[in-house]
Amino acid sequence: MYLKKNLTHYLVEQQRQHGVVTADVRLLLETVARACKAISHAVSKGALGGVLGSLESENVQGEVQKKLDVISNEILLEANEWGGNLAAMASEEMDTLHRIPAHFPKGKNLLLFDPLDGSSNIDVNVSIGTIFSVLQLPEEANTRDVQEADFLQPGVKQVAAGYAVYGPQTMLILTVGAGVVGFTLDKETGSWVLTHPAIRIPEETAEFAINMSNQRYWEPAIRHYIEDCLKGKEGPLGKNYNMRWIASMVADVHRIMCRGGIFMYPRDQRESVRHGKLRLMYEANPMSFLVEQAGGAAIDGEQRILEIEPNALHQRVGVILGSKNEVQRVQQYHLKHS
Ligand code: P6P
Repeated sequence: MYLKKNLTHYLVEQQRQHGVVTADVRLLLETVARACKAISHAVSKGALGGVLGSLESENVQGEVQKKLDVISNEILLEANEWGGNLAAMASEEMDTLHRIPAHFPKGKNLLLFDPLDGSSNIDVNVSIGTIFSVLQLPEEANTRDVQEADFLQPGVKQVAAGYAVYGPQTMLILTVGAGVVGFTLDKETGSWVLTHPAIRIPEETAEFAINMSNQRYWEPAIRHYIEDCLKGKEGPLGKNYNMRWIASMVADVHRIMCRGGIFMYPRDQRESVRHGKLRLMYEANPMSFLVEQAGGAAIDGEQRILEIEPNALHQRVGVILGSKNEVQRVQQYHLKHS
């Protein structure tokens, strides 16, 4: 056995055997994966590549842009413009949508991404990542210019979603609606090697991830839940919990995909976080699709994230996702303390 199964082999199998992915989406995902290789290379250079530090500019979120944020965004735009399988792209780093230039063929898919999530960790060498989501262009948009409203589809409409995590290994975690698989980048051959053919999240956990410094702002449900976690075995939840918080959603979610846990960035009483901090379209939805496909659950506090009807491209949402039984416990706290 000389050649391990790689991304192309997996996607061709999904296309041929299960029909869950079209040739068009397969090419799109291979192109996104190629862009993630280039981002991984840029990230790994760090100070040697002159890519650390911030720019003077701010993005639509009002966040100071890191050099690598902009570089990663440019890499994804450039890689995906010419292929003919996209009608437009949307990014955390861009105010509005990016239509495919007229001199390239217009495709039937929409790509949304957070090009480099976890930017606050870039300059301190902690794992960061790229998050992406694929939607289909509404039929009626084939004969007109793509509008922002064409992107505003609930997460259940995603045809694919994934993330690349740039850590000790560079990995690509992907779903096309047939479970979740993981690929490890072989930097010697440049191949995405299938190393995790069936990722499942354990239904039970004793590990929560939340930024505890926001405790005074939390809604009662979250406050009571975390209080009960901290009571340990003697408390109502009957187990001793561990805590992790990397402050890089891709890294925190990847840990949960690997060993279970619950990730929480809830709405809180701060004006800027009253709807949540994380973005629905290119963070919460793709991660929720992956988590559910791996047997987990994802809610905004009360409702399933994938069923939220979006009303704005950059809208924020509360995020509670991970091990199914633990997410359901938190949902019970919301019902009890609402
Ligand atoms: P805080 C990174 O900036 C990010 O968008 C997510 O990746 C991460 O989970 C969250 O914000 C961390 O937020 O408030 O803990 O710095």
